[in-house]
Amino acid sequence: MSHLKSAILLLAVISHYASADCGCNKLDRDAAAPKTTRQEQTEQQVCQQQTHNKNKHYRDYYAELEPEIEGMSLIPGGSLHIGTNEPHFEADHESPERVVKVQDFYLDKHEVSNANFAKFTEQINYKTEAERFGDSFLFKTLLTPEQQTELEDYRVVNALWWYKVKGVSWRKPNGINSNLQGLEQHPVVHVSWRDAVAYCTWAGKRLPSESEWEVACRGGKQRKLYPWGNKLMPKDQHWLNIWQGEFPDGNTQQDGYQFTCPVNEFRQNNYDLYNMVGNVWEWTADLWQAGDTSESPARVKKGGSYLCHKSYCYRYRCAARSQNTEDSSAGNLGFRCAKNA
Ligand SMILES: [Ca+2]
Ligand SMILES: [Ca+2]
Repeated sequence: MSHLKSAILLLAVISHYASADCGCNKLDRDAAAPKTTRQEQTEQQVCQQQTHNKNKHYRDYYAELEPEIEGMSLIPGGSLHIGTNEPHFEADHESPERVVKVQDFYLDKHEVSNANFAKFTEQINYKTEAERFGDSFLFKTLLTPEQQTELEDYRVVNALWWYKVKGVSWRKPNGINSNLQGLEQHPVVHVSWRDAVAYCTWAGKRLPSESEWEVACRGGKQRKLYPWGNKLMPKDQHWLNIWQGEFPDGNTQQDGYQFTCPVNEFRQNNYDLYNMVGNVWEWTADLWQAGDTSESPARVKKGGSYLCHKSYCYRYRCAARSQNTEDSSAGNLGFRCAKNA
């Protein structure tokens, strides 16, 4: 059965039971003997949902009924809002709010980890662009004061906390003397857009479009700042890995992390997605400027990173967006993959 048909069936079942006795009282132990049809199974699970939590989103159960793809969530499509009419960065074109049509699709629950990226590179002997170019961008606090002085001329204009450092790549993410030990479940970084496309293709997947990414980020909610709502810290808890303290010299790490965190650390919405906002920026398939035919056009990235602080980079919102040329890489830029449903 197609996802669309099963979604319609489930919605029909939900609306039927929402307007009538849900039949939950029929769920005696004997009645729970193996059911024969998918529809009966569906009805039973919907009833369980209503019994246990009337406010729980139907998707929590819908997901159980769909063919599972390991590590991916099925994101329901439709005509959905993205963007915002209250932009924080006009130049980023966060506005206007608009309706996009998106098909059902699958999205990785997590950013791609170093462990998974390692399998890919080993299997096809892949070298990333940073490895081929011989350098990548590193954040200043990963350099000693001596190295900072030495590499002064390799800083990024208007973002002097970024240094272009020789020998840095996904294998040495935190400086030329670093390695991946203990970072196996952290997101891969220092990967270009082309590296991301190569990985997703190898995995039988693809990069999400910006619309898909943002629809997934919103988790079925409308017009909210974050995947879970409008409050940055509901229940006084940290829901994402960003920067606390003074930028760029005083990260107090109140969320527990100075740099990246494990990809399965912060669950952020009803679609069971982790670190959509924060941790690392994520490449999307889209061009920043439609029709750009240059050799290395800029591509849209979403979600902000562990370096984002409200004072200068309030981009850990679903509507926020930024860009880099597709051959760029940095220590706070990774990706996750999507797949057609
Ligand atoms: Ca942090
Ligand atoms: Ca992220």
